[in-house]
Amino acid sequence: MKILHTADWHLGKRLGEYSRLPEQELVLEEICQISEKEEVDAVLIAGDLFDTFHPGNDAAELLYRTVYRLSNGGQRAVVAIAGNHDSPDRVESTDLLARSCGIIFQGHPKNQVPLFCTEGGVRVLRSAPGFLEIQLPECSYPLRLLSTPYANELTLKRYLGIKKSEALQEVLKQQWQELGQSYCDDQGVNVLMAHLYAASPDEEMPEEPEDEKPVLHIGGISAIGPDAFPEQVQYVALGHLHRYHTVSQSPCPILYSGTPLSYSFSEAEQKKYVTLVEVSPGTPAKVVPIELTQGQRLIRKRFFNTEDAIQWLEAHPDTFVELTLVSDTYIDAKSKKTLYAAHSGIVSIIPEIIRPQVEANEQPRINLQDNLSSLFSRYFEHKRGQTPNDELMTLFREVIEAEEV
Ligand SMILES: [Mn+2]
Repeated sequence: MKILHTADWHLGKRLGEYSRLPEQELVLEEICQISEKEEVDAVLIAGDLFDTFHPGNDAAELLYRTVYRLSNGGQRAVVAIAGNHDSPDRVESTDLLARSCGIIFQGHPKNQVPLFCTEGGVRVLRSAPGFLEIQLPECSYPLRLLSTPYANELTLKRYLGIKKSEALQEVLKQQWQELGQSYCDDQGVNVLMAHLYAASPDEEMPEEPEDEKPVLHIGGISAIGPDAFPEQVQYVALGHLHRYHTVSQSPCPILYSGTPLSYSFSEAEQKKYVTLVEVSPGTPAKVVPIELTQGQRLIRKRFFNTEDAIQWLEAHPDTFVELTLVSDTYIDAKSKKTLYAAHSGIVSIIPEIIRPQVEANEQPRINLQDNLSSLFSRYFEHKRGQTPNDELMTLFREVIEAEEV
């Protein structure tokens, strides 16, 4: 059985003022081509399908068009779960129609998929909350899938009966162990898919985009450890962290496929992949990352003058750039305009001001008896290399006066 694992499409995501939709279209086309070339039997999409709870029509259309193509006329199972960026209800809203194509959308952790069969021969044989057994047309044995969409603390309490004192890790572990024992044996392929934060106990917290941080601590725990996954499972397909990486090889390969595009500058140097998993009943899964080539590169660059920056920008079109400009003054409007004119993908220009070296014996002395306004002005000048303007000083005085009342 061949399974393609992908995640974190974040359809509709923007980078600053730029839409990434044209690139998302290209990279999803690439994923479709890989599925066709590799003749995969099932596609797993591990959450964060959309970037927001209320995606635009263009993003929605891209999702449905893509999963429809992946389903290959009902001959390939496509299972997608909700991530923390998705509205669970929105994800499930098209489930009824999607099922007739062999596409299963799971928004809530404990929803149960009804038994059905597509004309192409994808058949759901058994199901339970958080579990599916699917017969695929080209395989003589079934795929068992334990799946856990992202859920916030409130939802988890409702669906899984979590009480404050119980750690999420324990509750999920227990649920997975029960499903593993009840439904998974070596007569089929057993896989777990989830959207959450998992890490080896000795692993450092990864650098992740700001908007992904809160979920690292769902339920007040730091991370799901590899030992939470049941021994019957042969592969764990994770979504949430944007970097492709293996969390652990034990008890089975536990992987994040990562995003198909670099979505933030913290991912600037990363290569992007989908994961091809070849697995048969009772044998270890073989995992092959396939690199994705579509999409623009994100580059962080630092320059000491505008001329060098412009030269580099002109030599690197079709990229997104976060530009740091080191100088001893602020960047004037004219230079800024010239920079933006030189490149169509500047996301931000960060000024880095270096102050002229002050000789030790010239160190200005500060008299703490001075009034607050003049002390503030001196401090501001020290920090920012220029004196505060009138507007700021007026505001400062207002704050001081409000404090005194
Ligand atoms: Mn996520």
